[in-house]
Amino acid sequence: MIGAALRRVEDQRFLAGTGRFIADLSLPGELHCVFVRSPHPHARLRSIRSSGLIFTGKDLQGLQPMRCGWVLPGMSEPPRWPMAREVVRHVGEPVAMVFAESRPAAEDLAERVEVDYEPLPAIDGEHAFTWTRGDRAAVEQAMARASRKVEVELVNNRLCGAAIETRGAASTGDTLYVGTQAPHHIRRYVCEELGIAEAELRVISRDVGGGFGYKGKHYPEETLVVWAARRLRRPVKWIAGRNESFLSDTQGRDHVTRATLGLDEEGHFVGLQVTTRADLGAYVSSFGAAIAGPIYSALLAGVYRTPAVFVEVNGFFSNSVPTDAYRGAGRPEACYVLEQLADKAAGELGIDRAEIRRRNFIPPSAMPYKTPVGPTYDCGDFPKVFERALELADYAGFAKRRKPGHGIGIACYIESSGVAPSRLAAAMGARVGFYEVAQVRVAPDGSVTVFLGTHNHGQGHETTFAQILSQRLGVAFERIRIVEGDTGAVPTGTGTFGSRSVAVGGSALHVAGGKIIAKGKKIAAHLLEAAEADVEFDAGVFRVAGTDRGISFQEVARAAYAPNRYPDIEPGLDESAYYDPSNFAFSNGAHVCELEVDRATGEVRILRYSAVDDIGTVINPMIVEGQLHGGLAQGLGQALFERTVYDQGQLLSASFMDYALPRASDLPMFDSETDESQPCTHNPLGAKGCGEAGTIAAPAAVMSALRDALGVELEMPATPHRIWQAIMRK
Ligand code: MCN
Repeated sequence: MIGAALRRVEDQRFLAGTGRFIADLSLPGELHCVFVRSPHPHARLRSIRSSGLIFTGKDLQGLQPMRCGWVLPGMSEPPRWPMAREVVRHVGEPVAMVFAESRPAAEDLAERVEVDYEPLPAIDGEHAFTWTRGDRAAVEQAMARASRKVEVELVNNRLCGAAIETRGAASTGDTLYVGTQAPHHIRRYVCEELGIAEAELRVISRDVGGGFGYKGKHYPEETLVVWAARRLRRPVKWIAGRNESFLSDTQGRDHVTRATLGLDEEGHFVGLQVTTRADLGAYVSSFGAAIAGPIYSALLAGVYRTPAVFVEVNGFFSNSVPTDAYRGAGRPEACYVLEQLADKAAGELGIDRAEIRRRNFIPPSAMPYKTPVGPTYDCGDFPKVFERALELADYAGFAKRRKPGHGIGIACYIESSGVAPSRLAAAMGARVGFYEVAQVRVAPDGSVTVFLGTHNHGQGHETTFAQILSQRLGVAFERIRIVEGDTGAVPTGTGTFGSRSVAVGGSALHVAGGKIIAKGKKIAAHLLEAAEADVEFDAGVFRVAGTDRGISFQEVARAAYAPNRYPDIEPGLDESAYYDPSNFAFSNGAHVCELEVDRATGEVRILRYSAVDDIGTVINPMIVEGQLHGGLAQGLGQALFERTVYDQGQLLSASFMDYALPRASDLPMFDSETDESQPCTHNPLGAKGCGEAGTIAAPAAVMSALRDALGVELEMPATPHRIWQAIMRK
């Protein structure tokens, strides 16, 4: 079962059109809600007038401000109200909510609301935090000794999520239906703000048409629809329009970085200094500061043995939508800095780009390896994965294939997947835990229902988790049902983000499965009239060691609910486990991109893309391939097409006419492979995450190939226009 390329069971309902998304939901007696949003980047609210049913920020008496889930030490966290009270700080910030019996009527009403704003000057770079990692003095010394230094200045372009289904929320007052990646976190945030007990609110997130990180965060509308439904005593439903999504979904990346790498004569990295300005937007979103600070900075050693690294991140506020996780979240930014430096260093030293990486990899013999920026990598064979990627890409043969306008690029990455050890996160300011919870409930007929705190929004969890448990218990895959996304059914949990579901949720499931086996052994010992210590369990059968006497899992399940047959054992077969990882799972890999540029138009065609990823033990290779492809599409999107553009606080890229997503015809066939030789050493499955892998390496690999093709420096996204201009300037 583990390692089997099973088809995704959840796809049945998607293909048959029976998925249950927010827009499919209709609550009896519902009122449709539309938000009135600020057209100003920064303004004082003077007055709001309307003749219809309307609430404004002033009506929200007694509510607590929104709080984020991770605050860095010494960070300022200005109050954020779900609807602005006196001042708006970004275009799209909610200022009022109106209600009507139909969506069009509510839209009309919203258009007739008169808001008197007094525009204020845009804030520019108001400081929110400074976060440092590593040893500044050691880096200064290393730089003084370095025989060569290379420097880069990079922009990591701001991106937005663009899921198929926009965000939405509907509530009866005691239930909140919302498309979220983290229903338990949302329940906590909403209940805290409303001042109600968690038992008073059930949060349901069924099918979600894409999350990509930005649906894992807490949004004002979640609290507002619950509050309004309670106040109006009628169900309330809101779903964002596409333009509204661009204006109100958290966005990702947005770094400006200056980095210097010191090298010795032979091209060994001796010191690295990184300074980054990270735009948080108008408010600190749930994990916005954590991603720009701890998550990003922790990976700035990368796969390289640089002895001294120092990172300083300055987070600042601006009049734009808050930034937070977007697939990759901090890790693509780190990879981009390191790989650009490695390429540039190779160029200046006149050595091959592959060779400079070989000289600097952390060898497997150095594992576990303590990086100068915090994390300790438990395992990984970076040179092996790298050589295999070069082989797959026929890197050595490229010189012969090369034509004018062709280029090849390399990117190596490491990722802190399996987010996160709660203890480590708390030491860096997290207010929430990052354990995961699995409950395994065996029915008297031996079928199993699993309740998990993770959330499936495209990752194939219903299939994967059933595979893990089927292997553990020997129960047929078809007899295992996976339940996620409902706080009424799953009492507690953390959610899906940071490629954590298999490494953390899967481990919780493995442990809960172990408890089922332990209890099953007790029951089987009675039924087999043997000592408990003599009972073994394998492939769905409890057996007395060294004999042919055995009893099936199904018979034990039946007996568990007919407790007349054994004394002194608590009836039932239903066990839970909380799993808090002891470390991150360090997925890693090497990607190679080959492309051609049409020098007349600046258009790029990816000819070949080869990726080798170490994600530890693979549960379902087919889903993994799909996850990698999806991630690669987003990574290529960042490199070539996507960019959120603000001009004086006005979002210019607020539609798909202006924000260019990659299309199928823009993507190549991917050659991807996994390397399973380095299973994660600290979780019982040996699994590392794969959900973000493609997004992390692809931007760096593409930009490396472009520089090779054209010999010019380009900024992401390298659009045809930018490329053409660069060619003309050359
Ligand atoms: N898997 C496996 N073996 C492993 C690791 C993963 O077989 N060692 C497979 C499993 O089938 C698992 C899937 O890959 O269901 C993803 O597992 P994992 O890497 O643990 O990632 P998560 O399930 O926690 O997903 C989160 C990740 C993130 S952070 C974003 S963002 C993202 C992504 O996944 N958003 C997605 N993939 C997405 N895919 C879709 N379709 N839609 C999104 O919004």
